[in-house]
Amino acid sequence: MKQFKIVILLFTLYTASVKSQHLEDYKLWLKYGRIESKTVLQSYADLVSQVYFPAGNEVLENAKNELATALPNMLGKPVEFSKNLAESTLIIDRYDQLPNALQKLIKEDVDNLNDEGYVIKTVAYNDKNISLVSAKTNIGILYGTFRLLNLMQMNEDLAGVSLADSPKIDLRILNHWDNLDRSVERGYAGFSLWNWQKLPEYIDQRYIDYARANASVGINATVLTNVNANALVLTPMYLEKVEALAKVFRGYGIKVYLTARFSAPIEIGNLKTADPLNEEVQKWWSNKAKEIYARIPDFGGFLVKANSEGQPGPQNYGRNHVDGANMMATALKPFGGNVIWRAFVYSEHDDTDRAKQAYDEFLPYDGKFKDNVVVQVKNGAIDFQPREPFHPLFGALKETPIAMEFQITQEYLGFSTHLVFLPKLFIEVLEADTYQKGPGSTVAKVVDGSLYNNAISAMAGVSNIGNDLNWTGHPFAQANWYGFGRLAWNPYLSADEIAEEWLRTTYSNDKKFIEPIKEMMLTSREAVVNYMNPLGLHHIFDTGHHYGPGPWVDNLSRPDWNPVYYHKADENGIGFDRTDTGSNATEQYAPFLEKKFNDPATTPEMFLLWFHHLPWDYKLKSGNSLWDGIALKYQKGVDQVSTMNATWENAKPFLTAHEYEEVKMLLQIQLKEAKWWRNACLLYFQTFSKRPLPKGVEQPNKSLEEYRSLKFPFAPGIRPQWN
Ligand code: GCW
Repeated sequence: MKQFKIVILLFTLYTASVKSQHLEDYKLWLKYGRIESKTVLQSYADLVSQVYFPAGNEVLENAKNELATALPNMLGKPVEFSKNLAESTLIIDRYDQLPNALQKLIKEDVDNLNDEGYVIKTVAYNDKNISLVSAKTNIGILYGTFRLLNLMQMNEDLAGVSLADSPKIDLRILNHWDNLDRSVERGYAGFSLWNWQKLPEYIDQRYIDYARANASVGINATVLTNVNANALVLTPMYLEKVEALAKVFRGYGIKVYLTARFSAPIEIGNLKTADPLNEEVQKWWSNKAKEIYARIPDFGGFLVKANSEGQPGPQNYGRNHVDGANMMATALKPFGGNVIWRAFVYSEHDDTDRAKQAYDEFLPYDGKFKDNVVVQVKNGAIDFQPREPFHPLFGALKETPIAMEFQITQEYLGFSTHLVFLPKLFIEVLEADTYQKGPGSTVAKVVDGSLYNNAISAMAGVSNIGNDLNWTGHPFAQANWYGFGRLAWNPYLSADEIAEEWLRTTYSNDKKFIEPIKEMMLTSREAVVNYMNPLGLHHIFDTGHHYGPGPWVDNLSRPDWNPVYYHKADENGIGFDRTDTGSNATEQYAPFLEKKFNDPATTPEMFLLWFHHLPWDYKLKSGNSLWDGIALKYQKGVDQVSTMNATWENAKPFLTAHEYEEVKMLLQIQLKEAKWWRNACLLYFQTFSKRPLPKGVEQPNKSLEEYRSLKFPFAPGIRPQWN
C-alpha cells in the first residue's frame, strides 16, 4: 500500500512537472524566473524597495500589473508600491506628472524622445540615488516598464543606468494570415488564436498574453485577418468581435487593422460593382469606415491584397492600384486610418520575368498615392525564399511610404519544424545598400523613412503564431517573433544582440549555455540556405504546400509557379539569366548594382544563380566547378544541422528534461529533412549535369523516383476543405 502511494505521488509530481514545463514555453521571453545571483538579487531588491507608480489609466495599469507580477517572481518577495514619491527608490511616471526638480534631471533625454520612447535613468534626488522610468506618453511608460523588466531578466547592472530609447519605425505590425474558420494560411503552429465563435463575450487569456508579448518588444499594430480576405469580417456580426479584441489590445498600445476584400461592396453591400470610381462604391466604403470607427475609434485601417493571385482589385474594372488605394484612403482619412496596399503582384497573362513585375507595375505610381497610403513590399522580388536579393522597389520608390514585409512564419524555411533564426535574414536585407541616393542608402534607411523623409514608416511581419501551447510550434520560432519586434523597433540592431537577449530571457543567463547556443542560432539561417537553395537557387519547393523539395515540378497551371521556371537547369548549366542578356531584371537596381549583378565575376556568390545561367563547369571562387560547388553546399548544410544537434546535446546540463527533449526531437527531424533536400535536389540536378558527386558528399540512399513520388496531401498551412 505504501509503495503504491509513493508511485501515485511520483506520478502526480511527474505529470505536474511536465504540465508546468509546457506552461513555461507558453510564457515566451516573459518568464521572470527567480534571480539566482545573490548580488544581483540584493541590488534589485534595493532598487525596488519602494516603488512610486501612480496609474489610473488602462495602459498604465497594465504596466503596473506587469511589474507587480514580475518582481515578486524574480525577487521572491512582494513589491511595495508607495504613494510617497519623495521616499521612493524607483519612480515610474509620465514626464508631465513629475515634480520640477525631477523633470530637470531628465529634460534633455525626454526632449529627444518621440511619443513612444522612454528613459530609464539613475538620478541623484533628495540626497540619494533613485531610478526613474519616464516618458512623454502612457505607452512610453509601458514600453519603459517592459524594458526595465527585460534588463532585470538579463541581470544587467542597473546601478547608474542611463538609457533613452525610441522606436525608429512608426508602424510595427504583425500580419496574421488567419481565416475566419480559424485555419491559418502558411500557419504551422495550430489554429488561429482568434476564437470568433466565442467572441465578443469570451476573452481568452491568450489575447491578453499575446498583447503583453507584443508590447514587450514594441509591436504596436496587428492585422487580424488573411490578405486572401473574406468580406464577412466587415459585417456587423464580426465587427462586434473585432471590437472586443481591439479593446484588449488598446491597453497595450496595439491598434487593430483588418484586411479589406476589394469586392466587399458586392459581396456584403449588395452593389453591382466594386469599381473604385463609382460614387456608390465610394460611399459604401466611407460608410463602412464610419461604422467601424464608431465601434473602434483607434482602428488602424485596411491591409489590401488586390489583383494578386486571384484576389479582386481595381483592375477588374479597368482601374489601377492608385485608384483603388486612394478610394479607400479617402474613406479612412477623416478618422485617421491608413491603407496598406500590397505590391505582391505578378500576372499569369504577363510572361515578363516574375521578379520584375511588381517594380514595373508600381514604379510609375510613385508619388501618386494619398498621404495615408503605404505600399507594402516583400523583402525580395519573388516570395520569401531562404535567400533573395532585396526587392528593387526599396530605394526606387522615392515619394511613396514603403513598408517592409517580412515573413516570420517559415513557409519556405522548414515550417515550424526547422530551427532557423530569421533575424539573420531580416538584417541581411536591411543592411543591403540600394545605392539609390549614393552609397549608404541602405534598405533600413528606406524603411525607417529617413532616406526620403517619408510621412509614415512601417515594418510588417507575417505572423508565425497559432494556438499551440508554445505559440509558434518550435520553441526557437519564438525568437523570430521576438526578433521581428526588436528590428521593427530598431532596424539597426545586430542578430547577435537579439539572439543573446532572447536566450537570456527565455532560457538562461549562463554564458556557458548562451555562447554555443547563440552560435547555433546565428549559423542556422546559412544552414537552411545551404541545404535548400544554395548559391542563389530559389523556389524549388514542392507544389502548393511548399513542404520539401520539388525542383522537378513542371506541370502547374502558371509557368511562374513551377520550380523549373526558376532554376532552368539543362545540359548546359543552371540558373536564371536576369542580366542584360536575359530578363534584364538587373536594370531595376541602381547603376552600381546593375553593373555588379550583370557580371557573374562581381555578383556575390550567394546570388549567383539568381542572376545568371552558368555552365556546370563554371569556376567558383573556391576553384571548384559549379556542379561540385552546389553539391558541396548541400552537404555543408547537412553537416551544419549535424553540428546543431551536437551543440544541443552539449547544452543538456543547462536545460530541463522537457526543454532539452523537445528541441532535440525537432533537430532530428531537421537533420532528416536536410538530407532529404540534399539527396533529392542533387539526384535531380545530376540528370542534367551528368557528373559524379564530388568527394565528401554523401551518396543518396534512395532513388530520384522515390523522392519524386512523395505526396503530402495534408501538409499543414494550406486551407482545409471542410466539405
Ligand atoms: O507566397 C505566397 C503564399 C500565399 C500567400 C501569398 C501572399 C496569402 O504561398 O499563401 O497568400 O504569398 O503573400 O499573398
